[in-house]
Amino acid sequence: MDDLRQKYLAAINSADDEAALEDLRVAAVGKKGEVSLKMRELGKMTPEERQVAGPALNALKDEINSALAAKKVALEDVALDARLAGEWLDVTLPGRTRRQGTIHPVSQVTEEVTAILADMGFAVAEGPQIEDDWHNFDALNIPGHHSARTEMDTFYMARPEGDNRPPHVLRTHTSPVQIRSMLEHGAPIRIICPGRVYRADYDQTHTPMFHQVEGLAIDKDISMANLKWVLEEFFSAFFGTKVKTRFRASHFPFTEPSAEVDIQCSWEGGTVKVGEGDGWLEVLGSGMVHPHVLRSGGVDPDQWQGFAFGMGIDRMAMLKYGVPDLRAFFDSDLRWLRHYGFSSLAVPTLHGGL
Ligand code: 2NL
Repeated sequence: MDDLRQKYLAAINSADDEAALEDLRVAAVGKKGEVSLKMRELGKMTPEERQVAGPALNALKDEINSALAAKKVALEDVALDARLAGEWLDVTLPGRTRRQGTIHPVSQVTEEVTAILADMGFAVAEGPQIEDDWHNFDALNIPGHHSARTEMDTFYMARPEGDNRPPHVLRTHTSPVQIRSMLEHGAPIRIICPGRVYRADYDQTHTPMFHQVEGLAIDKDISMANLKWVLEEFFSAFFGTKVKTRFRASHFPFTEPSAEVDIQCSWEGGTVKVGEGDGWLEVLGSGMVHPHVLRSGGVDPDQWQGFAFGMGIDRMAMLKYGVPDLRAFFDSDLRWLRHYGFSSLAVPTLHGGL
């Protein structure tokens, strides 16, 4: 037994790794280990011999197990020390920089338009992009047979089989927001409604989703003269230079009379410059709100009157910031976004200049 003790304690002490320790454990106290085999011989001994050898073998087994456990801890300590010496962190290294995103020109122009018109007393109103046909068409005096309602222009939402109610639509303008605002707040009212609108159209100058801002001012004595002042003031603030406007008689179902508005521009070398030259660019539709539309909004046309206008935000962004292709607005091309995008810190304000 003394031989066994010395042999195994020495071997355990000089083991290099956990695998060597495991081999030693199997050889000594495993099922067929030397100590275990000795224990099996206890049966052949006389009771007197067994009384001495039994406790001694058990003590040997305990001693070897303790030595194995102690050596295992010692090896783990050595391994950890080696790892700590090899792996270290240089806290003086520079951090990993993450690229900043940019503000999309459409968002920037929406903020600019809002800043100018809010300063004139217009509040911002928002509403759903999925509308029922009453808010999007009927309330705006657009009859059932009107071309704007045909499948070709409007995205209709699907109804379940057998549900024959008129389908919802993706709003084709932000006018339904103004109807909802009139119904909720009544007159007098001054609001603008910026947001996404949808029409089934896709080519060089049209995308199926685009952005619009509409304005509405209703009071006792609002006239076309107020409309003209607001728009001239707006364009001059937006382009940062005095911009002449031209009102042309037109027709919309929701306004009477109606006018399309052109702004002064020059065409030189294929680039458009606003606020100079003797060319004209159509940018806006407007007019006095039709009595039918006022009534749809719960406003009495015998007591109230006012103007409304609508313009495309994407187009305004192209004109102001010289973006040549409308479709690139919605490609999510990171290089384009870095080039045409704005710093998130450059928040448009009147006092900061637009
Ligand atoms: C265009 C035409 C326009 C309106 C939008 C409007 C809204 C209400 C009542 C009356 Cl609630 N009118 N909006 C009026 C005239 C024209 O937009 O060609 N936009 C680019």
